[in-house]
Amino acid sequence: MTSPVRIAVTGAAGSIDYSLLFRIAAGEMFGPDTPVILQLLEITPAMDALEGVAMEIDDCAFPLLEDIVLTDEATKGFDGANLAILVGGMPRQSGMERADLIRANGPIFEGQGKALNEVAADDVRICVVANPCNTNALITMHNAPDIPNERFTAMTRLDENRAKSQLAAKAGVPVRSVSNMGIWGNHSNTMYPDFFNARIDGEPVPQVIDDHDWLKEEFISTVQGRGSAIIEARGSSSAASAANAAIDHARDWFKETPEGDWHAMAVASTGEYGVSEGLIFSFPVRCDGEGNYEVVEGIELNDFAREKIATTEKQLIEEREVVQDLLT
Ligand code: NAX
Repeated sequence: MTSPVRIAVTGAAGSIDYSLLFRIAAGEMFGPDTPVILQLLEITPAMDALEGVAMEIDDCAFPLLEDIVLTDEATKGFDGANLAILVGGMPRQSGMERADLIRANGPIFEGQGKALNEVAADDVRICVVANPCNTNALITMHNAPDIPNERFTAMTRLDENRAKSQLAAKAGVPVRSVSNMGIWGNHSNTMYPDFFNARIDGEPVPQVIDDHDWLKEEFISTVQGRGSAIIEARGSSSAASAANAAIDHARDWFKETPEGDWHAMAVASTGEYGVSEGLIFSFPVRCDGEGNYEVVEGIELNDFAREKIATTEKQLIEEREVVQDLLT
């Protein structure tokens, strides 16, 4: 047994966390030899509901769970945290424009960035799930100047998983046959799922799936619009699949990416592929097993890809302008 990992999770009484917390406590993120301490942050009106979630967690008697902290104070929730998963936020309400949502959630991430800066562990790593997750991560990063920029990520793993599943279904192969599924840009309906460089059983996808019109149109729009399709079908937004992606994101950040493969993570751009520096932008990344990643270099991008990437970059630049006053 190693020493416990302190995992702070926000929005802990919400839908995604109802699927996420139990899996973390069961050891699915850090494996069967690593005990975990859960530090759960909510807003004050949700503390009773959070107590109920904690009672259920207790009732699972998870052998790896060493402690559980429930709080509505960010400095307590993030105290000594090695990993912070920021899920909590205000959901988009009907009639709300994207810019309104960004403005409504911005101050939450300003405050949480400051709290992380003050009390998190020296090795803290941050994954933002709450939407708009790229820009929320940007705000958090700017308000935590003592934490290195490369520790801030936003989750596009659900988009990677969705894209893999669509390609596998079209090709009639199991999902495990699909690799190198990069997602570029914003976790929004402008994201670019790069099928050109994805592979099925090691072969480039356009060689395996010969319906290129489907790849260029239906595949991309299905992945981009999957969140809305789930809301329409289920009456509420993706929760278990988002929790699953958060497990994948954090687990694979601390695991060596298999030779030749990559995963999607939105990370602080340092200008890779000409993307505006400082944006939290989803790239194909590889992880080294020690909690570090690098953006994969040398991926070939044709005109089709470059145009899509420019569109999603433009949207992120516009989002950054909307929250400029929150970026210290
Ligand atoms: P819920 O509304 O069920 O839960 C959100 C929880 O956050 C609530 O319990 C609320 O009280 C809490 N909260 C609000 N402000 C908070 C604060 N300042 N500190 C701590 N907690 C706070 O939403 P849920 O379905 O769990 O979704 C959570 C977020 O994930 C949303 O922003 C949603 O848009 C986003 N998603 C992101 C995805 C991604 O792939 N990146 C996919 C799924 C999901 O849409």
